[in-house]
Amino acid sequence: MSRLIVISNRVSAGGGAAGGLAVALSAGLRENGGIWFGWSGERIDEFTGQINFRIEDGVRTATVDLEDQDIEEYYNGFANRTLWPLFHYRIDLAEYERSFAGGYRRANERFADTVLPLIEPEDHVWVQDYHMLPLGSELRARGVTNRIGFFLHIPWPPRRLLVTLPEVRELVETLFAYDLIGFHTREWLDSFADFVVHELGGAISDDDVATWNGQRLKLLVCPAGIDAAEFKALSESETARRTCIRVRESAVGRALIVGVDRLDYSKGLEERFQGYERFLSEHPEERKEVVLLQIAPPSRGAVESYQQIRTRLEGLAGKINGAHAALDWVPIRYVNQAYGRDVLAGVYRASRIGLVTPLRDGMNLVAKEYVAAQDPSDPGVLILSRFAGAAEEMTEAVLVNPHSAEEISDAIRTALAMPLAERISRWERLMEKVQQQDVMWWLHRFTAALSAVELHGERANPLPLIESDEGHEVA
Ligand code: ADQ
Repeated sequence: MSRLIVISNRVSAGGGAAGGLAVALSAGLRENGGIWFGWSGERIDEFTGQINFRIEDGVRTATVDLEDQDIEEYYNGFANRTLWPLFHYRIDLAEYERSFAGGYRRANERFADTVLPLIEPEDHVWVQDYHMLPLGSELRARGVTNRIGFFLHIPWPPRRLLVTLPEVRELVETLFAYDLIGFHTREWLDSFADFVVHELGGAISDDDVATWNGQRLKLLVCPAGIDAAEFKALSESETARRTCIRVRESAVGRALIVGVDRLDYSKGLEERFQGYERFLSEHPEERKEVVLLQIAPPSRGAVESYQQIRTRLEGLAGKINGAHAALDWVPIRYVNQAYGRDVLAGVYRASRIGLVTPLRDGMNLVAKEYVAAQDPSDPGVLILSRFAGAAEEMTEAVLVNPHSAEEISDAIRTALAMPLAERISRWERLMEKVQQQDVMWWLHRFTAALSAVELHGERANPLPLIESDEGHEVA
């Protein structure tokens, strides 16, 4: 089995706070051996390319510090102020600055230079996410002939939006350096294919192989999952049990609606609050029967649009609470904090409704965590945005258009009135999928596809033939 070289912006092989995907990537590295390479998260006055090696939970990691200008132009700039909004269909928020594009290219060149000596001839390389789109091509330019795969964790936007990016053509062309690209959904894959055909003049075969300029690139739908078994166990842990009791007590018999998201404009938090307010206004009789607990830890605070959404949400929560609160009831409890996974599991389990309404999301793992944490005999109802990648699989959720306050309001009404038998049957079908397509399934689906890609041209050198015991020749 080939070693795996995982390359991502941040490296989080350690236990504890590491999310499910980090756990899966670590498991992949432990299974096959290899290295997880990326940015340390630290600043340095001048880039040196010096690698810090560590062993975290049995995984070998290699990180490199970046200088201020790289962090500003590559991370806060092109990645989070250009690509993130654009790929989430927010061209109104996307900032197109040549210095960002230049810094992004420079940082990717630096990553390629630094990781190059760590790659051995038989290694499989797996690059993660939008921070590193051109990394494969930088590695090829340095002579790497290994199999290289890429996974996109965010949506691939429609080409009519994507063409607003000045450097788009060069950027997409560099992706043909990969052997395989994984997307969470068929929709994102089709969107990419559409760009290849209509903007680059390439072609797509029936088995999802893109060809352009004599190069071939296999495309794969590979939806990310969670560690469902672990999350189920967490939801039955002592911490989760205590959290569940505490949260339910604090709701004093009211139905708890819960939202858990990074504080990000793509998560549709303002629209969610407005939908909830609509529900309060349209159903005065239900008003004091519900409470919304929204947990949203701040992220990317260095970027202005994130500061703005934080201020706007605080204002909106205050306004709704001011308009509707009574002496003994506050409609929205809004908490800006990160919690342990066992605490979150307890919060999910305490609720009657999980409100997951991103305006756009590559997948959305909170929806899956919510399902995995439910009590099988009395499960809560998942209300899920049609525009989350997760909606492609989780069709038994109550699906809504997150832009419509009316639909959110109606969905809350439907979920509150849903009979136990229907809640159980929807949950069972959702849980089956969450358990089947879990995070290890995701890991193995991608790595198996990378191993299976047919190589062409100079890179197709077959392994030397070896004599087997029976005298047959095997590869
Ligand atoms: P994110 O945009 O970060 O991920 P998501 O998939 O929902 O979105 O994952 C968020 C993770 O953070 C979940 O595991 C959740 O439990 C955790 N989290 C959220 N709020 C928290 C809190 N208050 N305390 C502690 N933990 C919290 C990106 C893409 C997604 C895609 C994933 C994986 O944007 O679309 O699903 O990558 O590919």
